[in-house]
Order: sequence, then C-alpha cells, then structure tokens
Amino acid sequence: MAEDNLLNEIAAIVGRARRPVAMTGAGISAESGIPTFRGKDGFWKDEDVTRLATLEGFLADPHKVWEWYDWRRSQIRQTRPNPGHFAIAEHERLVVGRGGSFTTITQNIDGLHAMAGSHSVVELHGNIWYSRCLKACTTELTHLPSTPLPEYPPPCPRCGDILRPHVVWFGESLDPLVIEESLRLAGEADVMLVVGTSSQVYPAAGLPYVTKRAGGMVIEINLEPTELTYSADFSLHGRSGEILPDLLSRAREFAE
Ligand code: BJW
Repeated sequence: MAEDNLLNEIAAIVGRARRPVAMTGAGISAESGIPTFRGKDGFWKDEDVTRLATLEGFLADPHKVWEWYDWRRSQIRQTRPNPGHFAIAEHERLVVGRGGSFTTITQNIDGLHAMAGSHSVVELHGNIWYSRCLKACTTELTHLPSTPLPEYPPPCPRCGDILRPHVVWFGESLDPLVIEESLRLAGEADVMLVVGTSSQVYPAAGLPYVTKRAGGMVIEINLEPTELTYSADFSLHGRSGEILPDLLSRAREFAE
C-alpha cells in the first residue's frame, strides 16, 4: 500500500510535467536481451575494454574491433523493443499531444527507442548501425544495416580509407552539438527519468545534476542503487520494463 502511494505520488509529478526528459542506459535494453556493460553479468566483465572500445584499440587492430562490433550488431538485430521502450514512446506522444515536449536522451547505441516509436531521441554515444570515415573525409555517415559485413574493416565508399563504428569510445569527446542539446534539454526539464544506467560514465552521468540545479525533479529507475540514488528525488528499484508501463499509465491520469 505504501509503495502504491509512493508510485501515485511520483506518477502525479510525471503526469503534470510539461517538459519531461528520459535519460536511458543499457538497463532499459537488458529486457530485450542486450547485455549491460558493468556488473556481474555485464558485457565487459571478461573483456579488456581498452582493446575494444577505445580509439587506440581500434588503431591497433581494426579487424578485431570490427569483428566484435559486427557480432554485437548481429545480436542486436535479433532483439526488439520491450515494454519499457514502448511506454516511453507512448508517453512522448501524450506529452506532445497536449502541447508539451518530451525527449529521450540515450546512452544506448542499439536504436531500440526509435524502433519503439520515439521520435525525439538524442543518442549521446552514437549508433551501431552507422559508421564514418576514420580519416573524416566527409562528415556524412555510412549506414551499414546488414550483418555480417563482407569485409573487416569496411572501406570508406568515398575515399577508400577505412570506416570506423559511429560510436563514442572512452576518452573520445561526444559530438559538441549533441552535448549542447542534451545540456539544454536537461536544464529545461521539469522532470528527468533516469532509467537503467549505472550513472558512472560522464558527461551523461552529469545530466541529472543539471536538471536538479535548474529546479527539476530527478526520478531514478534501476534494479539497484547507483551513484545517483542519494541525489535523486525518488528512486524506484526494479525492472524498467515493469515499472515504466505502470508508472506512465498512472501518470496519464494526472495529465492536465
Ligand atoms: C537495469 C535493468 C533493468 C540492468 N531495469 N535497470 C568526468 C569525471 C570522471 C571521468 C570522466 C569525466 N568526464 C569524462 C570522463 C572519462 C570517461 C568516463 O566517464 N569515465 C568514467 C568511467 C570514470 N568519459 C569519456 O571518456 C567520455 N568522453 C568524454 O567525456 O570526452 C572528454 C574527456 C575525455 C577524457 C577525460 C576527460 C574528458 C566518453 C564516454 C563514452 C562511453 N562509451 C561507451 C561505449 C559505447 C560504444 C559501445 O557500446 O561499444 O558507452 S562505454 C559504455 O558505458 C557505453 C554506455 O553507453 C556507457 C554507460 O553505461 P550504462 O548505460 O550506464 O550501462 P551499465 O552497464 O554501466 O549500467 C547498467 C545499469 O542498468 C545498472 O545500473 C543496472 O543495475 C541497470 N539495470 N537491468 C532497470 N531490467
């Protein structure tokens, strides 16, 4: 009962928000079958990340890194959005329909938010279905939707040099326009839902604090406590694929 009251209190805040933002991480896609990065079942528990998800690792062995990304692409290809993704997409439609704005800022590179029907999505760490020229002969991205690729590393269709995955590796800067946009959205948000992220990787992990400093509320949804938990206004512990549909359908009853 106490839990039900708490959920309704949070639903009222979310339902009345005019400019909510969802900030998502690997946890929201876990229920679609995509492994998270950290933790006991995390993707990176056995791998040396510096060999695979850094520019240095890529330059040392582009064939191996592309092989790994192609394997991940083939795994992601078999997945579909889950009720957490769909609940966010449905809430975006509701908020926009009554004249507000709703954006999903995601650290995920899997494209599942768009597949669920979310229209306003900021991808902080890129998108695994795109690649770009290592030598940056053009700023245009190359869409590589098929897997497996015929060769590793794939050649740039314009200059013949090699393509790299369009993702942000450790130590690399995020696209400045993407940072600017996400800082603006976080600063203007009246509510930020922080879903399925360990809140360890910056600058993404700093966005909820931008919302808080600007007077917005931060609501965390995660299986377990994180570094954000003590600063969040509310923390709901459980599966995002269960909590989000419940919370956001309750929120609709409070929508003005
Ligand atoms: C569930 C669930 C369910 C599970 N329901 N929940 C400031 C301070 C300190 C360091 C830095 C700083 N600024 C920059 C840095 C350096 C670095 C960094 O942050 N390091 C920290 C680790 C300390 N940042 C960078 O390098 C960034 N670049 C940058 O800032 O450039 C300027 C600069 C450089 C160097 C120094 C200073 C400035 C770039 C970061 C790029 C991150 N890239 C990756 C790989 C993407 C490509 C790929 O996938 O191959 O992005 S790393 C990886 O982590 C991936 C993710 O997007 C990201 C975040 O992970 P996420 O989503 O939080 O996943 P997990 O696994 O950590 O957590 C999952 C959570 O879900 C858990 O909490 C579970 O409990 C939960 N969960 N199932 C609800 N069903």
